Amino acid sequence: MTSRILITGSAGGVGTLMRTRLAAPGRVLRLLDIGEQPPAAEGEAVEVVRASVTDQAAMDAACEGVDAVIHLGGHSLEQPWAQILDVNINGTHVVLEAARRNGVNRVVLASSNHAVGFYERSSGEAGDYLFPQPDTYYGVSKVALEALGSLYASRYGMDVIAVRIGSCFERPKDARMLSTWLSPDDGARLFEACLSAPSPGFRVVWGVSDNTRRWFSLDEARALGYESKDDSEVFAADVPEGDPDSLAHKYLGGTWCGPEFDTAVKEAGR
Ligand code: 15L
Repeated sequence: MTSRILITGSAGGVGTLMRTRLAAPGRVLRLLDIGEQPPAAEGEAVEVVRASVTDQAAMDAACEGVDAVIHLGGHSLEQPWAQILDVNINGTHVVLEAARRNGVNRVVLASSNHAVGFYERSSGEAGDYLFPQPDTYYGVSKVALEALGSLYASRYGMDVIAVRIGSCFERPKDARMLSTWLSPDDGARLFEACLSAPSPGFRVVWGVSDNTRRWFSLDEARALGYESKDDSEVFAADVPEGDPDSLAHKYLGGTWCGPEFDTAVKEAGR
């Protein structure tokens, strides 16, 4: 039987890395993004939809006939409060609500390390379900995303997994990412585990590779069936050495904990 998976934000950074990796025989990927994206290539089992995650009618239609949703859509960087509220927080509600209305029982949500960005490395390994300590409005939106996921799981019996993604790029770009890196291949392995784990209910898992310098629990992700095969250490010689006195070293969220990311002061001008 063909399965159909809706991926929101499919033209974004993580979405683009996942498009080819989540393709599988007997599976159709419904790729939804507000921006333009490459059309289906010859033999590629995809349906391309251009819509916003804030558009309830469009999302209701996008969830029709779908077996699972991977929600990656929304701002992936810090933004003014109004945009975060509209796109990331309201948008996540729209997506979960569209899934519920269509009887889609499995939703995987892209949360972020910035939901707990002010957690200090000196406090030890960052466990699964670490209490929120967002570092930005963006981080707050990921806490809200997790809360919405929990609500929909508890109230409607949906299986909802929030993945606190570290840094999902082709390769780590700096010393911090040697700890937070999620290789694209591991990302796909983790999403596959989230899609196939039997009746997980609501979970919060770390989305990182089994990096030598990892200080994140992989217990809950492994319990879902995730097995990381990558380690950022192979890139260690390529990135500049980290400064142990820097914010990037002190906090889980790195420089996002610094004044450059103080959006309240920026927006108010004081
Ligand atoms: C995120 O949540 C961002 O979307 C991404 O752009 C990176 O900054 C990543 O976190 C990170 O912390 O490295």
